[in-house]
Amino acid sequence: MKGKFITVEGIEGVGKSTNIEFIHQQLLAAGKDVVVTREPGGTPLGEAIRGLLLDPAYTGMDSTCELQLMFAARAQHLAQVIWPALDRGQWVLCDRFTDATYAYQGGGRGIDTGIIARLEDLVQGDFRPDMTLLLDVPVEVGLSRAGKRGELDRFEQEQVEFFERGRQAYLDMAQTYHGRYRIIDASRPLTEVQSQLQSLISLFMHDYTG
Ligand code: Z5A
Repeated sequence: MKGKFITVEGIEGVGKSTNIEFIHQQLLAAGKDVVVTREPGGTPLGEAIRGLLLDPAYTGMDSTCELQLMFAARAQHLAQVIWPALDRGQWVLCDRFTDATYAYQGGGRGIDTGIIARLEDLVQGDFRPDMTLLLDVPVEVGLSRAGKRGELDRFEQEQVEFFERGRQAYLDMAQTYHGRYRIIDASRPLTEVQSQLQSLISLFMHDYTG
């Protein structure tokens, strides 16, 4: 594929939405044609599935139902948005992707990672992100930042241990896939976080485009 696929990951409230806009501006300034998207969601069907996944009315959702909804939305997202954009040579910047499934459905819910890997292969084949930016903060910092926003969705209602397991799963993936992972200490002031992101994006563009 001609374009590059960058994902931004991290637990609740780490600053993904805030920093994705910053990264987007960096890529635009470097002359890249960029598609910004998110998971679960990114297509009309995916956004409808997102509505089901986040709705606190479905608090008793079975964890394998949740897992399959994540991959159902992802299959549509890949087919309709991500792969066509990359084929056209656009860069795709995605707020969460399959590593969130390993973190939340694997780490958080305790689903066997072998099962997740089988769905990943089914839906994606060997397609993986070119770079994953992991914004990392202690769970209490993320939850306190996110908690200032009002009504809680179905995930936000989870206990702190759920997010601790998710954070640990992300840190483990960063070790395993150190080639594509970059960890950013997102507990630092926003200006410092963004200066680190700027350096990482510049390096990545240099590596790929010289
Ligand atoms: N999920 C899943 O289970 N499995 C999957 O496969 C996928 C997703 C793809 C929705 O995701 C849920 O789906 C998610 C996991 C699950 N639920 N949880 N948790 P989402 O990405 O849409 O939702 P989110 O993680 O809840 O995003 P968020 O809460 O919007 O957080 P954020 O985008 O990372 O943070 P933010 O809105 O940019 O920042 C939060 C606040 O902190 C805001 O007031 C900022 O101004 C402030 N902030 C940001 N950075 C800083 C710094 N550096 N200092 C001080 N304050 C800051």
